[in-house]
Amino acid sequence: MPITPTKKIWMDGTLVDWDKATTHVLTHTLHYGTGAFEGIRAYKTLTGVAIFRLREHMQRLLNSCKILMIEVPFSLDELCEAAKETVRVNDVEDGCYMRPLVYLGYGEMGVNPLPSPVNVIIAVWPWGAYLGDHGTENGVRMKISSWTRHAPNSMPTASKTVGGYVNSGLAKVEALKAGYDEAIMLGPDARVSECTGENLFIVRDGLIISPPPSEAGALKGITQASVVRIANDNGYQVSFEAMRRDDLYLADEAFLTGTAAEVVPIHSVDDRLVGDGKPGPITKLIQSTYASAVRGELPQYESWLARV
Ligand code: PPE
Repeated sequence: MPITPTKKIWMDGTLVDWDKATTHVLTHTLHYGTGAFEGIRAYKTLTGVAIFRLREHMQRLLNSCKILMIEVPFSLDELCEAAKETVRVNDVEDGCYMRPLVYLGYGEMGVNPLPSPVNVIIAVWPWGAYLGDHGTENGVRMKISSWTRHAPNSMPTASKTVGGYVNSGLAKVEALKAGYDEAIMLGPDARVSECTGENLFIVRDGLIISPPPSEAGALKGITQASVVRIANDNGYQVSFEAMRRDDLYLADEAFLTGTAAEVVPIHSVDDRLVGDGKPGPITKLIQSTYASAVRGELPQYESWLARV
């Protein structure tokens, strides 16, 4: 998806013009993939722009770095303040996507990441529906990937590691080339893990089920957690249970969740319709409640919003 430039990018504590926010070609992360990132959204609300679950995202960024043994030279508070400042200076009143990235910079070569300088950037730009407006409304066509999600001893799956997305990229390309919208990845034990950049839920007999992130080798989604709260508030229990591909084929409803994607219904899995192929009632309720919550329309979720 093309990027629409904004004005300034926050780089290591300084706001730099968009076009000048560049780095050396011998940047360590560019060669070896050790680095971590986040995806955050800010939304237009009646009282100005607000960043959704900012602190949780920045905490996950620090956790990702802890796993990778990258020492981030900014505190949680400093990162949150930097994020707000980046939104303020960029005229994104209608909302934006935000990309914080911690990367290892220029100065050292060789696989050992520890000696490299640690750099942090935060960029924002307007980003529309990640899986397309048609998908958000009618559901997306999913394909179970032939690529296996990382084994937990191959790649730390709780860390949003830059290099980890090679696995996602392979699955995404395979799905797109085969004419699908997105891939579902199974772990080394053939259990359902997650999608290339989203978590997954199914609904069966009125019960909402999602794979347990840690055991399934999936990222612990902040949208996933928000959806659990919304479901509970509407009288639905959510259970975290291992699932197989059959469970996907036999689901009454299914949807995926992520910051970029938001809540998107699943129309079919490997050409088997989910339910009757149309977004189901529980999916629609969660999708619309989430859309209202992020826009500050529901007072019970106000604590999720960081005003800039
Ligand atoms: N799994 C993966 C692999 C993943 O990348 C994401 C977010 C999620 C689950 C959902 O996590 P959360 O955003 O906390 O609900 N993917 C980010 C990157 C997307 C991209 O293309 O880049 C995102 O949604 O921002």
